[in-house]
Amino acid sequence: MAHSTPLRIGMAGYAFMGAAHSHAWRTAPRFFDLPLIPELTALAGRNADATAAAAAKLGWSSTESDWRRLIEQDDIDLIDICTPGDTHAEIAIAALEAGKHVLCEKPLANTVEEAERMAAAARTAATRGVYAMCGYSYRRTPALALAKRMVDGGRLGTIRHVRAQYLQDWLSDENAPMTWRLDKSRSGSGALGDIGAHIIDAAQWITGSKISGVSALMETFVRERPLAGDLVGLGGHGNLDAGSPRGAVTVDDAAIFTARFDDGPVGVFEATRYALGRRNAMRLEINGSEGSLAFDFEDNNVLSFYDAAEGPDAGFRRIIVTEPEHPYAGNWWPTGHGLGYEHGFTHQVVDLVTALAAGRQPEPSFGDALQVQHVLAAVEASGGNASRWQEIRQPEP
Ligand code: SOE
Repeated sequence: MAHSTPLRIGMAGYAFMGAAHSHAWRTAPRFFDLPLIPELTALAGRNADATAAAAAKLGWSSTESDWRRLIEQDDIDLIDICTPGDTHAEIAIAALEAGKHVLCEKPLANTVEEAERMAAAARTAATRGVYAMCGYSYRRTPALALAKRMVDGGRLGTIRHVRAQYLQDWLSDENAPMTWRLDKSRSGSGALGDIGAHIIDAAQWITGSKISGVSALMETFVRERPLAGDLVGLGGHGNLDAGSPRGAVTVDDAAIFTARFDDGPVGVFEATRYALGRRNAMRLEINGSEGSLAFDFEDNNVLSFYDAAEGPDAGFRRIIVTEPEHPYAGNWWPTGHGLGYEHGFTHQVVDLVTALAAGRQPEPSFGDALQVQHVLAAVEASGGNASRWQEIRQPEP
């Protein structure tokens, strides 16, 4: 059945994440039968010319130079936050108080205190039928959604080990420019919050188990980088030379930690942007009493599965996650014609819009994202204190 009720979107930010979200809002209703049809109503950014250029390229109908104007507009139903972390709390809380649904990029905030205020605002808004969701988009990668389905279905038995890595290499060159992602006041943390947050969320979501304590090691390899005018985005405008003025890197370049989960499993996590040759290797391996699963985003259409019931000759076998029965896959291409990075964002829109139309809380909620924020804070506390074990207090749901 074709639906025509609009969901009018106002989005703040238009860089890498803004482009991914714009594509998702546009594409979702073309491949999925959505109960509400997203309209790309207004895009906000501080630089008027750059915002106008982005709006034209990404398909937005109008622009604003201040996100507050989005919130004042009656013809906007949902605020999508794609700006750096230091702005998330203010925008999200104002939007929720004004009765607008919110989709907020991860990590939820730069501090636990901000995340707590956001989760409280979301709880209050939900009592009025206004909902907030955090953009842990990898949950919507079909292979990871299938991994969750298999774990939930008992295919792995009792979970014992989680091995999670998120490896990138875009900072390996010490003359790669300073970006907002390297400035703690804007990003909250470095590799830890930017990419470590994804594997924390994915590991907890798939196992259905929360991290209850951590012991961490953190390192910043390059402490100053060339400035490139306004702090640029991921990778920036190419490398500057060694003689350019330099700014201080105030975040971790690598974060490694061991973890206990609340009902038994133990975990090893590693996040770095210095793993040369690993461009976006978001990897997860889970070992249970009956089998194991392994995933690497660099081969994102594949989930590897070891089933101990298959006997002594069982090896890991590759499931190509493109069958119509697999999560999300049936709405796309014929079997074997795989999906990419952008599809996670499109599926995120599908799940969000479906939940909103049904009047139910979309996941991950701000409460779920607050819990991830507690893990990030515990890793930082332990990493800054000779790897001392840090217990994690679970926030109220
Ligand atoms: C940059 O490191 C980044 O874009 C993250 O911010 C995203 O969340 C991740 O999906 C890819 O890497």
